[in-house]
Formats: sequence, structure tokens, C-alpha cells
Amino acid sequence: MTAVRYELIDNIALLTIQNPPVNAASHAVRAALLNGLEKAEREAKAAVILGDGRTFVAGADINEFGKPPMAPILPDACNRIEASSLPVIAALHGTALGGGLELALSAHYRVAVPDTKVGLPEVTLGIMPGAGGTQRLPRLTGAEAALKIITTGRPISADEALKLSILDKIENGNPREIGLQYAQAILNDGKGPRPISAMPSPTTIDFDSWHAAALAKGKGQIAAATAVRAVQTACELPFFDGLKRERELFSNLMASPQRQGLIHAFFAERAVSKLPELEGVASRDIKQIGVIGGGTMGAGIATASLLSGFQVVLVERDENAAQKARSTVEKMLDGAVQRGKLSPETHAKITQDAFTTASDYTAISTADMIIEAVFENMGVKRDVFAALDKTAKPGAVLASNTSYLDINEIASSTKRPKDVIGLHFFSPAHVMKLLEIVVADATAPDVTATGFALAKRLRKVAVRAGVCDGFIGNRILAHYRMAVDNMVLDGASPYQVDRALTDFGMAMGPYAVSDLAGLDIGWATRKRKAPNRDPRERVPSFADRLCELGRFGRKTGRGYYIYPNQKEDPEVLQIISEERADQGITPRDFTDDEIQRRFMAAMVNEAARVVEDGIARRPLDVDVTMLFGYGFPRWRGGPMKWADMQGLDTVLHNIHTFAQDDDWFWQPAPLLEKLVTQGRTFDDLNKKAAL
Ligand code: 3H9
Repeated sequence: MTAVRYELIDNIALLTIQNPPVNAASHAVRAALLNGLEKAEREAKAAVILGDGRTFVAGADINEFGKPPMAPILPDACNRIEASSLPVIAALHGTALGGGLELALSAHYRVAVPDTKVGLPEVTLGIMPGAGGTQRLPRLTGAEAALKIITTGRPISADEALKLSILDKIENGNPREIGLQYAQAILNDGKGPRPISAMPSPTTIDFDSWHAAALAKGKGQIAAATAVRAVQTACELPFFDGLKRERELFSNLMASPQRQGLIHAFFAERAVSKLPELEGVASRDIKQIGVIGGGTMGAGIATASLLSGFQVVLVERDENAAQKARSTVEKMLDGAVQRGKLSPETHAKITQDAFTTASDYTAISTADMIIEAVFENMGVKRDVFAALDKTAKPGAVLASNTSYLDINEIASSTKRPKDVIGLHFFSPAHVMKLLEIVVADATAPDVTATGFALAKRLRKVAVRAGVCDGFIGNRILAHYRMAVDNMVLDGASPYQVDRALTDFGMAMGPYAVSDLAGLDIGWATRKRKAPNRDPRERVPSFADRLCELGRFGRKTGRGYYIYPNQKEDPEVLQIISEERADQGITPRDFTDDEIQRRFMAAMVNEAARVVEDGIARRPLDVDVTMLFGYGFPRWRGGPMKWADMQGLDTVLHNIHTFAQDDDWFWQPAPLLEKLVTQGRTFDDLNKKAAL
């Protein structure tokens, strides 16, 4: 298949880009487009550019990033199209994004089908538009509207694009028909080329304020702020000088580690659901979901399911609790209406027709999938699953939303362990994107496939995890929590730790996270693990002390911080210093850099063990888990990508250094040592797994 199909229809040349799945503007596409244009200039009176299949062009080919550019590069291809002697029309459908929109802006006229979306999402990949987008778009829309599109990266609808003059026309039909008709109308009207580069510069605005706002919002990310400066040149410099400046700024971002991190995140997010064990395996049909337990998690799961069009039956222990759960779900749905995610009419319809509550398991005897979200206790869970065994219909998927417990043991309390799986949602379950799909020893492949299909319907990112205490995410969290607790015991304050780690880019510091989750959760886990604790483990008791004082975090108004304003609490520091005195510890200073290095070394070390133990299939599964469930900064790509970029030898060296004061906690993961010895990276393991 040629990258661009050429057809001559009367005197109009049709250039159809054929590069599935999303018609990325690869080298082959760029070269073939220019060949087609030259042919059109010899044979035709107008040229139409369109995309084959599901979309126009979704952008530059991301696979080419980081490799030497191959001529014709996209900016040159766009300039050549704009300079054509023929009127060039772009006929859009699907998504015209990034380089795809830039290509359309280099055409002289743009027509689109109504559900087309256009945008410049480059900043989400750590770069900025680099094929004229920062110069052509503001000439059409004005600087402010262009900045909104470029700095957020959010696509806009065809209607909005028409209002902003990005589109000239919206037409029903297919891109081929609407492109041909529009080209014919342009010829009939005697119109010629209409290059945006010849349009006047946009009026200047307060770019310094936009720059400062983009920097603040970026929390360490530089792409959006850099793009502001590029748009500024559109107001201040002649078009081709502006293009030159755009190229320089684009190339700087292309060379940045942030670009590497964000592109890794883009591909990792798509790779997580690609599992060899699921190839050719059909998922089970799910229409009705039963949820057991109407607390925060159960209500969140019910809400997420309702928002994605499932019928939901929620079972609580008695009528009162069922009513309470119903009102929690309705409040969550109200929130979705307020956020514009749901219309008031659909809200009313869902709550009436799709949602029922009950206090008896017989209500879920028709459910295709049952998700248990009861108290986190093995005995309670075993009882629930034993009861489900009697009630659930044959073939129903039986899922547990446990965040730590052994799914194999839970499965053993039923006569159908093949149907049992872990579905670990994150709180609030109707908002958080991550779903850990925990595959037990006996889980049938079609049950795993059903978990992934459910995640897709719920628009969640699903990661396969094996069975162990805490699965991927909470197991790693438990380890880096130990590292930060030890630092606090040795002299750092919880507030310094939180600040150092939010400066690193974490969405929240670990102590603020504990307060949000509830300190009683960690307390229960510590008690559960106490009998099997290694005697060499350092066990700080300040967290237990806070719980003994009834400080469970936000919900009680006090935890590590004082709420509602999250103020630091001198009493907490006093409790910590008393414990240091009891243990004979002389507190020492920690720099923010040391806090960050210890935190990351602990995270990467445990993550390496998680991969080695097969709990995560690949390092990228860890990255996606930490990005979508634990507030790890996306622009760093995830902990494993971060470690690769630091150099694994540097991370290992840090671990050896830290081991000088605690050689039990800082035992290097054998996988990390092996990779360093072999001079390989975590990403090499990702690539190997993809073969
Ligand atoms: C840019 O344009 C820079 C220029 O300004 C300057 C240049 C000089 N390239 O997401 P999906 C793959 S930067 C290569 O699952 P959907 C994707 O990996 C770019 N491959 O589908 C996946 O592969 P696989 C600006 C790409 O329907 C497959 O296509 N553009 C690209 O859910 C299907 O993707 C963007 O940032 C690409 N550009 O969503 C848009 N895009 O099947 C990025 C996708 O092997 N793309 N693939 O896993 C998207 O946002 C979504 O893919 C899209 C479709 C909305 C288009």
C-alpha cells in the first residue's frame, strides 16, 4: 500500500493518506504527499488532502522521535504545501491533532465532518507544535485562543473550530465527498491559494503572565511555558523568522528528558493491556454488575459502572445501610453532573432504571459480574465469597476489590476459583483511572480478559498484577513508606519530606496521602503484618501513637496535619521527637536531595523485586501503576523510566551508600544488580517482553 493514494477526479487531485491506524505523518507519508502534490500541480486545478480509515492525521509519527530527522521534515512539507500554486483543501474527519492539524493549517481551506476534533496536544508529550502550529494558528484565531489550545493540549470540537476560523466549513458526508464538493465550489468561485503565512500577525497580549501561569500549572513541566514564547514570536516577528524560532524551541524540548518521560508514558499506557495470555481469548458478556458493600469504595465502583452504562445492583447488610449507599451513589452522580460529565436527564434515568439497592444476596443472582467491596479482612471476605458461591449464576465473574489480601485464599472459599479475580480500584473509584487486575493461580483466561474489557468500558487504565501482599502498587508503597518513616525517625520532619517530594513532582507527599486515606488503614495493615515482621526491620511507632490519640487524618480533622487547612502540627513533631529520645537517636539534617534519592531508591528497588517476582509483567507495568494510581509525575515517565534515565548504576550506588546505616532495608534487588552488571536497562526488559 502506498502511503498516499493519488486520484484525479475531473480536474481535482485527491491525495488520500493511508498509514493505519491513525495516519501518523511518518517519513513515507511526508515524501508521498509532496510527490502527489507535484503531480497534482502538473495535472489538476485543485488538490484535496484527506485521511483513509478512521481519522485524518493524528500527528507526527511519535515513533520517529529521538531519531535523526529524515527529509522532508514536517515543517518543510507544510511550507511546500502552503506554497503550492493550486488551492489546497484539507478534508477532515476523526482527529486532526498535532502535526495533523498543522498539515491542515498549511492547506488553504479546511472542511470537516461534524464530529471531527482538532487540537495541538504536543505539550502532553513534552514538546510543542513544531510544524508551524505556533505561527499559523494564532494568525487565524488570535493569540489568546491559540494559547488556550496549545498550552492545554485539549482538542476542541468542529463547531468550536469553525467559530475560531480554524475550519471554513462543516459538512455532513464522508471526507472524500465533502472535500471534492468544497474544492469544486472554490474553483467555481475562482478562488486561489490562501496561505496563512501571508495573513497579518496577531495582536500582542501579556505573554509574561501566560508564561508565568503555564510554568506554575506545569509543576516542573516546561513545554507549555516554552510554547507561550513561541506564540509570542508570531506577534513579534515576520512569519518565517517566527518559524525559525519555533524550530529552535521545539528542538530544545525534543532533546529534554521530559519528552522522553512523557513519550514513554504514552506508549506504556497503551502497552499495559497487551498481554500474550489474552490473545484470541474472548471476554464474557457483562451487562449487569452486582456490588457488595456500599462504603466509599463500593459506592464509587457502582457510580463508575453506572456512568459507563451498566445495570448495577448494590447489596448492603440491611435496608438502612442500603438506603445510605443509594444516597452516597446519588451524591457521586450529582458530582458528575456538576463536572459536566453527565446530563441531569441521564442522571434521573440512571438512578431510576439502571440502579437498584438490596439487602439480600438473591438480588445479585442475575449479575454477570459481582464485585465485593466489603471490610478489608480475610475472614469477612471468605464468608462473602462462600455465600456468593451459592447465589451467583453460573459463569458470573466473582471479583474482590481487596487492596492487599491473597486472592488465591479468597478463591479457595468458593467451588469456582476459575471465576475469581482481583479488581483493585483506587479511591475515589469513579474518578481514579487505575485498575489493578489481580490474576490468581486458578483464574480462567476469559475472566482476566473480562477484567480488561470492563476497564476499557469504564475508561480506566488496567494493569495486570500477580498475587502478593499489596500487589504492584501497595507493595511498592509499603516499601517507600518505610524509607520515609525511617528518615523521619532519623531527623527529617514529615513536612519537609512532603515538600521535598512534591517538589520532585509527586502529586502529594506521603504524609498528606496517609491523612487523606485515613491513618487507621495503615494501622490495621501494620497490626496484620506484625506477626511476620522481620526482627531486623526498624518499626517507628509515631504513626501508631497518632492513631491511639484518635488522629485518623482528614476525616477526624487531625492526622499528620491539622485540617481543614492542612496546617503543620507542632504536637506531631513533639511525638516524633519523644520517640527519637526513647530510641536514643540523635536527629540529623536531611537535604531535600537526599530525601528524594532515598525515596526513589526505595521505590525502584522494591519495584525491581516486583518485576523479578513476576507480580508485574514488565517494568512499564510498574510505571503505569505509579503514574495512574500514586500521583507519580507523568513527565518523569514512571519510576523505572526515571531510574533508566538516572542510570541504574547510580541508583544501585545510592542503595549501597544507604546500606551503610541499615543493611537489612537497603538490600539491593538482584534484578537491579544483574542489569547493572550486564549494562542493560529496565526498558530493555520492556522491549524483550514485547517480542
Ligand atoms: C506532533 O505532531 C509534533 C508536531 O507538532 C511537529 C513535528 C515536527 N504516532 O491511542 P490509540 C498509535 S506530536 C505514532 O490506542 P484511540 C498508538 O500507539 C503528535 N503512533 O487509539 C496505538 O498503537 P498500538 C501529536 C501513534 O482511538 C494506535 O496508534 N499527536 C500516534 O484510542 C492507536 O492509538 C498526538 O499527540 C502517533 N502520533 O486514540 C496524538 N498516535 O495499536 C496522539 C497514535 O500499536 N494520539 N498512535 O498500541 C492520540 O491521542 C490517540 O492515539 C488518538 C486515537 C486520539 C489519535
